Amino acid sequence: MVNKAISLVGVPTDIGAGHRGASMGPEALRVANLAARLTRRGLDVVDRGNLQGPLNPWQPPVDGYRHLPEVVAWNQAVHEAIYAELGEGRLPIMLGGDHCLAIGSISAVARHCRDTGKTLRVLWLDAHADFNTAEATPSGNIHGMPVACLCGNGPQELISMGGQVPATSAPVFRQIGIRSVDEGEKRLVRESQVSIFDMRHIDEVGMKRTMEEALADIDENTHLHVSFDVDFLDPTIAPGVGTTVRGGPNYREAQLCMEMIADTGRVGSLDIVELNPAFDKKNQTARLAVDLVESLFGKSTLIR
Ligand SMILES: [Mn+2]
Repeated sequence: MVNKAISLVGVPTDIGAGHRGASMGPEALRVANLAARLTRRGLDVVDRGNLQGPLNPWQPPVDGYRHLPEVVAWNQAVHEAIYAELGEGRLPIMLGGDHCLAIGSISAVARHCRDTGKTLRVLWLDAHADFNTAEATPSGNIHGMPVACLCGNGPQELISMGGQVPATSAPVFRQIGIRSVDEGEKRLVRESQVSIFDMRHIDEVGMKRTMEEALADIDENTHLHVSFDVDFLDPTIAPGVGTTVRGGPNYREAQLCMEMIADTGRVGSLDIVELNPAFDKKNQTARLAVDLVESLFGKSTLIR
């Protein structure tokens, strides 16, 4: 059980995405009662409102990157906000926005861990590895590059965020639910030391054993950051994302994943990203995301 005060930080932009609409994600999560549902769990929740940044100019890539100056501006704002919340001893939940924003949030968490002597572990729940580079990317969309950037492979402005290059390193990541990796990206992933628990692994050993493996070696000094890309979920239950890939975790598997993370008691920060209300049906994906986040903060069917 988490006993820290929670801060919600809205980041209404789709600056790194290939479809417009993730900019509406923070409001959809508010409409789905995220704050009230967490408050009902006995948590102290404050909604800090939304960060601000440049509009999406919707331009083609330049030197392999789309909207790089705007992506930098948004991530700088995210970095400062998340770093400040952590410094106050609070648990920040970033309401994205697309997944490029994890460069700002995780670089801030890594910096906080350096300040406090904590060991960082990142659980990356996603259909994609997000390990692209300017050379490997087919699209130039930076939401496909955050893990590479955080590991020091990307444009200088993004890899130097947080004052240390790289911001963190591949061995801190555990990627879960992966089922779509671009051709050039496959080689980069293979050469890195990112641990990937892909859908085949989940099919073969089940979600329980997968999570036991992903959460192994966590101790009382671990700061666990969860980066929850809503496209992690199977599109039949979560249609409200721009980049659906079939064959993801179903409702029960996703709940078990969140419950097992909650059981560690070590969650220190969270991103909820890529929720795209333009693709959703009556906000069902936002409501599902809120259900799962409740489980991540300790809701379970029975008293355990
Ligand atoms: Mn992602």
